[in-house]
Amino acid sequence: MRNIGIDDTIVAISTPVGEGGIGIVRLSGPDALVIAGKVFRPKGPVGPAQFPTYTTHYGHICDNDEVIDEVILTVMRAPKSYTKEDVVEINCHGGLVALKKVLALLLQEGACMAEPGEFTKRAFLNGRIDLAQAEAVLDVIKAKTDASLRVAVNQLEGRLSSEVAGLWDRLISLQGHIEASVDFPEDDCEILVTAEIEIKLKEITGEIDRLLSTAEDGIILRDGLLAVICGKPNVGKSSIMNRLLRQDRSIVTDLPGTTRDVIEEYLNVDGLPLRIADTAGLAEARDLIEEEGIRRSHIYTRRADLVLLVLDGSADITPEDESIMGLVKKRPSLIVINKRDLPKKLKIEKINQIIGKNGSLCEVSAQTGEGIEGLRRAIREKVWSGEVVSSDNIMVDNIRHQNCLKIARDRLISAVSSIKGGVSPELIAADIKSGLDSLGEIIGRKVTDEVLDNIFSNFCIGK
Ligand SMILES: Nc1nc2c(ncn2[C@@H]2O[C@H](COP(=O)(O)OP(=O)(O)OP(=O)(O)O)[C@@H](O)[C@H]2O)c(=O)[nH]1
Ligand SMILES: [Mg+2]
Repeated sequence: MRNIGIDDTIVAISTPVGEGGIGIVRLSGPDALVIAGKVFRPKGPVGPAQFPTYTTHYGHICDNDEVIDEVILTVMRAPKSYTKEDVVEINCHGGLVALKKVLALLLQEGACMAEPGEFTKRAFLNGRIDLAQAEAVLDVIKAKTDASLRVAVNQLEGRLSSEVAGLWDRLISLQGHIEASVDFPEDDCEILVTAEIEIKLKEITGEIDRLLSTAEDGIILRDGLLAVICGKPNVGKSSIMNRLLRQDRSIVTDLPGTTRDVIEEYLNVDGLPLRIADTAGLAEARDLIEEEGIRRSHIYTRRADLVLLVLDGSADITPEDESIMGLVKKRPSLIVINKRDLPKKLKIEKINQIIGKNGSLCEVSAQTGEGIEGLRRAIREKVWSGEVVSSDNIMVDNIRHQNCLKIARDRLISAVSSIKGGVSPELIAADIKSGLDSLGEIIGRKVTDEVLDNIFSNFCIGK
């Protein structure tokens, strides 16, 4: 396989595989217009090489005399395009065969197949967006709730980047002072190192801390959490799942052991993205299928960020319930007492004794829907205890950014203690340099090919 260079013109199908109203094949690179011109038969007298930027044109894609598809072709000339290169987008009919034929034709005419995320990578390498913005492109595509989308769009607009770039600029100027004090020690720079620099470093550390304080919620918004519904058979787990989803997703019957495999869905709880999983009831298995289902329930429950443990409020708790409560006691969990439409037999005091004062309880009826809104609220509060997050503010929503910020903060803290300890300016400068490198890695000012490959390999081909 050949290595694609920035001078090559890349091509990919940019719309999802499958049937659709339209499908788009996108070209980007120095020869995009020429290559498109070889296969596009326009209605008018001139072809793509003469088309002005931001214009669309009707015509056909042809393989010699054979018409492959009737299309609309759009030209976006460098540098005002997604990649800052010449870009051509061909809107084909949305069938996979036509799209693949158009793609094959363009490859035959000299374009190279784009790798995952390569259009966005070019936008980064050509300086249209920085690395955090490039990552936000993927977050926008994958956003699961309005709040997740707002955080991603803020990042795409460069709000986090400009904060980080601002800190980077301030830090580099401090580094300049310190290096000057190393190079020209006779110039009284010592005074600046010990006094002002310490204050400035602390200010920058404080701002990094402020960004880091948003990371926990930000990462939840971006990646979502896994909430697992567990409990013994027949307590109403699947009914609760269906109520939360507002659709009949899981099969509900009055027979214990109805759910045999894990059923997973996405759920938006007032902006909080949850992967919610309904599991097989935890009990003595009656056959091999149940045994496997229960094994999977255990795996999911262990992996859960939040366990929703369901009990039947119309019966007293059994040793089975108690052993399940014991299993999840140390996990973040919410006890959901179901069937509150029926006369209550369950003794709440008993549960409180088992789960302790800090356990959270919620009473619902999956049958009537009573208490389900309260359950949604309880889930939200359990995840976002304390202040409610505002996704309108700048948030760190990416573990890579969080790690870089943590390293930068630690290096700056170490620089401050070196100053206090009267350590030589060279060592202080070395700490500041690693802090700078870490901040630079967030926005791509200093980044290895490995990090780039890691980031862009998560993209789809054509983005
Ligand atoms: N009265 C009443 N019945 C309920 C309620 N929730 C569920 N049920 C009934 O309880 C029975 C079991 O419900 P499911 O949702 O299938 O229970 P489950 O916990 O998923 O059961 P398994 O999948 O077998 O482990 C069904 O007959 C439901 O109609 C409720 O709130 N009130
Ligand atoms: Mg079930």
